[in-house]
Amino acid sequence: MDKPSTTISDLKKKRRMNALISPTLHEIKFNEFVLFILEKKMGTTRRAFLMELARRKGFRVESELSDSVTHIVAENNSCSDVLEWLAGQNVGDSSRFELLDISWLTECMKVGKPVEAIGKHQLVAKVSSSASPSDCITETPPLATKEVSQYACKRRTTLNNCNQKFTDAFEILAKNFEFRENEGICLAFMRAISVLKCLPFTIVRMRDIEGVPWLGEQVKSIIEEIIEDGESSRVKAVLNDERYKSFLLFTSIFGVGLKTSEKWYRQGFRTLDEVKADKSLKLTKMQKAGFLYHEDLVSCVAKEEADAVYLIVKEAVRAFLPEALVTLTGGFRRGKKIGHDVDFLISDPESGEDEQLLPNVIKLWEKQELLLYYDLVESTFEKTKLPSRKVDAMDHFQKCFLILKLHHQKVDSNRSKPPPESKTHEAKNWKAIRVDLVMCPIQQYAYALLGWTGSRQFERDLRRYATHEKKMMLDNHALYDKTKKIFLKAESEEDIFTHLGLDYIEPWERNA
Ligand code: DCT
Ligand code: MG
Repeated sequence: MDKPSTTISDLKKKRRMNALISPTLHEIKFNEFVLFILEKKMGTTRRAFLMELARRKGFRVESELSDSVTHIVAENNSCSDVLEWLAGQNVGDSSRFELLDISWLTECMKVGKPVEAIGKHQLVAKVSSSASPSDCITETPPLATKEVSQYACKRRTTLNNCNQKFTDAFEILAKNFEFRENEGICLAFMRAISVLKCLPFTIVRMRDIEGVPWLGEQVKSIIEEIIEDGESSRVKAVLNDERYKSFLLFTSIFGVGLKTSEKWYRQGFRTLDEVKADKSLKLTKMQKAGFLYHEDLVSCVAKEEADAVYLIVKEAVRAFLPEALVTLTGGFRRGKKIGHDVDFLISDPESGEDEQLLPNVIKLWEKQELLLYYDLVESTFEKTKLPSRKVDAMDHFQKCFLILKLHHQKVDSNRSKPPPESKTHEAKNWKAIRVDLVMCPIQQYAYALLGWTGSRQFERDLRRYATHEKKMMLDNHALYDKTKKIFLKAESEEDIFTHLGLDYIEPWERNA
């Protein structure tokens, strides 16, 4: 016979528990704490006993995890146990709670008042070497932050950003300073973003970031504010700033940079409709295309779309150079699932250099009515030239910036998901996609691939590292050893890391 689900003794026990849990009236002496005692691994009886005891001593103890709770006390639970439990409670940002071990409460009970919560009372997550990449360790390993390099090329930065709420805030501030052409502060925020992205734990308190490079006073004060209030007042102010809002709109148009945005802003424009309405404005060919395909271009490119573009590019290139290498670079090579464009590096091991390839591909796509816009930039490379000293210098390869017409059907045949239902009969059946094609000689392929894979911050730091730590000069074409006065040959990205004395960093670890 099946056991009845609730026995009489169970009911009696439950009634006893309820009597204990429901707050009996005790005077609250210590208002600064609102405790919640975790039942997990402690059991109902012991929890009820501790709650009653703490209340008798004048502590405010909540039965439920309400908004007012400040401290969570747990027994036999690790920090990750508690955080995992919290994640299932739908309480929003769990970093607002102080997580304490039962030893803290027992000491408080002994002396009849709150004792200071010190290291031994605080719940500390162990760093697990088997942690899966999507796991964020929630407590700073004591030494780890001191080992964070100032160079992004010595850090492994995956797409698993444990500190997105901080990096999102700094992205907005960095952009605002970029709009104000204050490069110094902009770069300071970019460096902070980059270093925060590599931390394998979520910052919950200020001591978590002790010893982390590039976090200056300004950055730290914003982190502190976000920890305490969940948001930054500076970010809020920027988001409401008229100039910021207008620049964000203007620069979202392909072909519009800071100079044009400044001009339009000074002319009194604030929205894109206002700009469009002024027929006297002279737009470049690029900006005209930017306005024409704006809606498509601001909706990010998905990986499935990038894969479909890859097939189109490969087919067109191979029609002229059957042996050519066609490599997807940029964010998608780093494993990103979305991007603002699709970047390709093309090289032909047979011909070495073929200046006719890109013009031929353009002609072919024009004939196929796939080309919505293009700008072909001829190579300016001189063989004797040393690598550029500038960390942000553009390279000299022949390249083409274009907007391609990608038919939905090309994407749909690659994915299992059904395409979105078309709303009208004559609905547009294609999407405009920004594509960059770069043609490089095979001898420079490894350098070009490293340079075009990014991220921008990773590239900047590779060049800075080469210059300052190795007395070498690196760009997208070559690596020059200033001491030996020679160019170093490389057949692969691994060769370049070896020349620089760096551990190899995989593309998906370059999301700095
Ligand atoms: N790059 C660089 N310096 C620049 C511009 C680009 O080193 N000033 C490199 C790094 C990334 C690569 O070229 C492609 O550039 P983007 O397409 O702008 O960047 P992305 O990482 O592909 O990002 P997105 O997903 O936005 O396209
Ligand atoms: Mg890109």
